[in-house]
Amino acid sequence: MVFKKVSVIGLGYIGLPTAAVIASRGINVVGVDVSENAVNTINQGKVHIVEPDLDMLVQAAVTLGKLRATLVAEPADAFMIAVPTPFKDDHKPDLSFIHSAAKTIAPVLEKGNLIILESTSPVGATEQLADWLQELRPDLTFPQTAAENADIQVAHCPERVLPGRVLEELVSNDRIIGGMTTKCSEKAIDLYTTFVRGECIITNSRTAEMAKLTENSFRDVNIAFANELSIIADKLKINVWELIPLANRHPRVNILSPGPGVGGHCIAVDPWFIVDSAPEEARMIRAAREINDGKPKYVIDQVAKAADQFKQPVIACLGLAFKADIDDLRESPALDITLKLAQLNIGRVVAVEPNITELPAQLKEAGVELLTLKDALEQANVLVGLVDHKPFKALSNPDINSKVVVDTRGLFNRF
Ligand code: SAJ
Repeated sequence: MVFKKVSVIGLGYIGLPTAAVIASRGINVVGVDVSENAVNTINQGKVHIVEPDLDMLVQAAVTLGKLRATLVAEPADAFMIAVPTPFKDDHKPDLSFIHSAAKTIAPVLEKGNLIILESTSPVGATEQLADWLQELRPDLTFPQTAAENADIQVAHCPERVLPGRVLEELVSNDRIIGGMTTKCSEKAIDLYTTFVRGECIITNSRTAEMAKLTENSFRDVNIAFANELSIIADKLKINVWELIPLANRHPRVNILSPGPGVGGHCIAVDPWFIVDSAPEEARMIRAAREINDGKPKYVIDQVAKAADQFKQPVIACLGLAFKADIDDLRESPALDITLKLAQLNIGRVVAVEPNITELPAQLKEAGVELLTLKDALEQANVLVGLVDHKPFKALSNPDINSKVVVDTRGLFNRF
């Protein structure tokens, strides 16, 4: 099938790069978002999110007239849904954004359309999406009832790109193509091969959903192992940063790095979807979530103990982002720890985050100050390594020798 016009619903960290990459292949792309600010920014050829090289790609696509953004959906050959799938307070998946996307596209659907769900989703969400669409458009047929003869094809093709390397991974990663029928998968492959160089592998929608959840749960479990190890090593007075590289010299051992906890919008969320679907069975996956979610509290207690040694403690938190060398502070354990330390009133709390120019309001309100690394090193007596940003890794021993250090990322412990 030839795609003349593709619509991307949700212009966030996944949707906007995907829209821009498809537009760069000469296909007309219309992005739809609920945020007027996002729509206006994109239509000016600018970006509202930070991702290497995305600004140039969006600017080129908008200038060439291949990409534009709107608040209201319009007819297209294919619709790609890339909206958030958070969880609710009880860790149950919140599919309301997918439901809204269904309501957005339903009025403009036409016979022959392809709909792809890219959002990471609990098992069964693609079928649920197709059911919602069927209710909204009883005049059209969908795969759950009409199978290969359906008017509309539906597939789940989960995004798998790593923030910071999105444009590269969008093209080079293999893709899982989970069509509700073989015809759905074949049509989806036609679309993905317009911009993906990796292999496109066909499965059904439920397996595709589970594959994506499995990938992120695998990583969460492995990070939990490293985090648990770091706490055990502290108890036994062993340096975990020496320990892990030693164990990793075994040819079949590859332990990940401990940290202050797991952040971001994926790894700390997706495993809960598996736990919700199989609460009795998903014991290790649940334990991993609990271990990783418990790590910030452990770090805060360590810092409080360190600060207790000083009459007037000045605590410098190095890094606020959820991981190295990005500016994304959302769902960041480093930010959470810094905020809670300030709220504890155990000393003056300063933060160093080379990737931002202004502190988020909640930190300002809590009295945290944003300092340069140089100023923080001059003023602090307690250093808390929270993110392994490059400038922190480049610190030398004399910079930190006189400080009490709580190092969650192995910044100052090189072996
Ligand atoms: N982290 C550690 N130790 C490690 C590795 C990571 O503490 O050894 C922490 C990070 O600091 C961060 C969190 O885990 O707080 C997650 O970071 P990440 O780099 O592991 O992953 P994300 O959330 O940026 O992206 C993940 C990726 N999934 C996998 O690697 C299996 C990406 O490919 C997915 O597309 C993305 O989730 C997503 O959108 O689901």
